Amino acid sequence: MKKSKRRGSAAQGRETEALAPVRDDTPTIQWFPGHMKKAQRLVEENLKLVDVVIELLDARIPLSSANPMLAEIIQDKPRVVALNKADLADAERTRAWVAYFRSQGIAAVAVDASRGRGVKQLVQQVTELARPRTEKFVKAGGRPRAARCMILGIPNVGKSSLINRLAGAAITKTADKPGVTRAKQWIKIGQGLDLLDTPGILWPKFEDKQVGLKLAFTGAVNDDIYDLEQVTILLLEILRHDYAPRLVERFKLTGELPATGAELLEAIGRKRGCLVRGGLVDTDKAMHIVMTEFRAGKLGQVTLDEIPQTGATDTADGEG
Ligand SMILES: Nc1nc2c(ncn2[C@@H]2O[C@H](COP(=O)(O)OP(=O)(O)OP(=O)(O)O)[C@@H](O)[C@H]2O)c(=O)[nH]1
Ligand SMILES: [Mg+2]
Repeated sequence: MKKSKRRGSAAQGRETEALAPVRDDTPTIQWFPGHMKKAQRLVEENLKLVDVVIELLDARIPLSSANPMLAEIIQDKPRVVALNKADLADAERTRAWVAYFRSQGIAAVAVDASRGRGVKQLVQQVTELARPRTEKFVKAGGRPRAARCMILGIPNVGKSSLINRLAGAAITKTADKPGVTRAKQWIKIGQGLDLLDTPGILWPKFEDKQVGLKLAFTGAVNDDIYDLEQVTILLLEILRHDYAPRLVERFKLTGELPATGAELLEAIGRKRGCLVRGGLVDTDKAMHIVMTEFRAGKLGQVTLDEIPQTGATDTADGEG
């Protein structure tokens, strides 16, 4: 097991140093429907129109939510990484992730598109990165124009929410399920910025099964395409390993913590009164409770990805 430095996370309810071990029976999850392939083409076609790309990542899984095809898609277009849903992620680890990206020479900002935190800083970054291109345009005789920016990211990561937040109005449709935006949409943000909303894009194969799993945990993958019970059990095992006190607190578990995810699911179902005839636990109901509450941050702020060990520091001043 890989060793990692992690400071002061105990206050967040994190118990152990290493991440939960990977289980052999981790399911293979894959979701790359036709509309995503189409969306990718749309992005590639529109790329020449933009000055900067915002790569929106999920702050809970900054690694697993990064599309490995992005570099190929955006070529040498300037990009800024925005770690969204920072309100749901472990704040200390988000700061470390921001520092990590910066150490790799990538502009990065933590944001919470729901409440607007970090959004101003993001606009500043975008405008700054766009400046060489907007200035070149003026020098070539064009009229001063707004910076043009495209927002890219996996389904359900908050692209449309970020745009609505930037625009200060509900201009584009958002919902808590993946695959809401199906076409591109240009939105003017005041004088200085034009934004292009795009549909969420995944990639054809998650090389690492853990990536597919984490994308399922966080709601980037359509819930209908995998075994929700199996995935919930695996989530519970990870939470048991990394965030046991949160489980105890949230679900008012007493006595010794059940040893497996399946037993945990059963104990949670019992505590929440999800019972069917004969006193058996309604696991269907219990798994929906676990998933919904996890995704809504009811189990506290959780980060499930580890920073790659490249000698990066976690002391830089990230927005957090
Ligand atoms: N807690 C939290 N929720 C967020 C944040 N940003 C977005 N959401 C929620 O995440 C869900 C998805 O948001 P959308 O803006 O529709 O996501 P999208 O990336 O446009 O999704 P697609 O169009 O399906 O690709 C919605 O329920 C939002 O309210 C955030 O920063 N924090
Ligand atoms: Mg959308």
